Amino acid sequence: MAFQLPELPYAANALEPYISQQTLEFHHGKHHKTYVDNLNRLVQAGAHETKTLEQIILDTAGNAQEMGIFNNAAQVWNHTFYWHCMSGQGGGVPGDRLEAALIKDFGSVDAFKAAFKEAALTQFGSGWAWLVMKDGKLSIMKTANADLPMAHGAKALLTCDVWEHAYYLDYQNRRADYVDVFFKHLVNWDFVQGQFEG
Ligand code: MN3
Repeated sequence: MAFQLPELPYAANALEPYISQQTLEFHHGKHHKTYVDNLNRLVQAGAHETKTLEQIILDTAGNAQEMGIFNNAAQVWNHTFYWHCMSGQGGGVPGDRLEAALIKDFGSVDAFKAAFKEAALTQFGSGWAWLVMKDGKLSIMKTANADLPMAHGAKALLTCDVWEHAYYLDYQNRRADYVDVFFKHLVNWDFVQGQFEG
């Protein structure tokens, strides 16, 4: 049973003008799809063939022999999660319970956003910025390439893809502008609060 490319949770033009239809069509239809196709090819007839995506990620993390499988499986997971972190009706403020937790662990929602943005901008090269729950506390992570919180005992609540393919057509080299727009217009706080409480 092969892995499938999940549908976007909204139309390809739903995030315009902040993320263009062209970016989403390439990012989902080419990049995300390639990770799915590579994963299916790599696990075919092997020890991981019947496992769930999460099992494959956890079983291959940190194993140099299986880095290709890990990278593609993790990128399949990361992109599916990232799509849900955004909405055409995004931005605004987090829900009450999430807001209270952000204030408790970061001091304020603005301090959380500043720390997340710092992680996004200082991730050298390709990777991801994250809000995670680890050891009962909210914290910020940044990961390189395909790496992700579950490989480090943390639960992902929010991510921003900072690979250039996520923003280059719309923002060229201006990663900071993309991250500002992500918080101002795109972040789906309902989804983040759902992960926080789930
Ligand atoms: Mn990407």
